[in-house]
Amino acid sequence: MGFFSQLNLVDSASTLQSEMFLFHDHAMVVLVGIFTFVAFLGVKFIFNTFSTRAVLEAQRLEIIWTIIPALILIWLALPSLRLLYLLDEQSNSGMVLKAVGHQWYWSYEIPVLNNANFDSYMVPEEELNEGEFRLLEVDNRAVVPYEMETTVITTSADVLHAWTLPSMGVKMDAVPGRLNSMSMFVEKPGVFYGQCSEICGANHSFMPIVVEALSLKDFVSLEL
Ligand SMILES: [Cu+2]
Repeated sequence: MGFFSQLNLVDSASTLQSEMFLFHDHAMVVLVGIFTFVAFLGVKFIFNTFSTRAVLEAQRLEIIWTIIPALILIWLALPSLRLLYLLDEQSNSGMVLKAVGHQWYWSYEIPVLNNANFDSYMVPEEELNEGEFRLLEVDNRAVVPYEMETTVITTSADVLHAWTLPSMGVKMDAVPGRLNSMSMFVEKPGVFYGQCSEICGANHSFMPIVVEALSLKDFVSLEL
């Protein structure tokens, strides 16, 4: 991976992550606008002759500079709330991927695939093939079908972990004794990488997450 591609955010592969990118861009436009305006005022201030220094009150000005920022905040808050509720939406999909965190590996259960149940360990550096990512590859990948709603359920067998897949906009705590669930709609086929995102002990950095998105046809013909 080149230096600059490491600085990039990964591309979105799910509908919700695309929504989050759009919201980021929206917030950025507002932010850059405010910054430009404040910078402009700052420069203006240097050359100010203070001709209005005797003014004691300016009702209309105060109304304007109260209402405009309030409108800008509403302009930020409404799409933010919309996104918040979208992220909370649960599907009724029967396609479930259960991810269980362990010290220090993930194990997966896929009920629709004959109750498949397998562990997913990181591939150590000396066993990597050319082109594979260091500290990111696993021996057994989780699989999901694309263009279909998948319910991800996470839990943990020991301490807190967090199952994270940046390109899907999924980051969910894996809590012992508790099932957390989130919906994800994968839009395209591919291999997607993530890492445990809750400091969970000595090998926290070495329990990556790899999900392979397959077409429904390939998915159902898998033999795990
Ligand atoms: Cu962990």
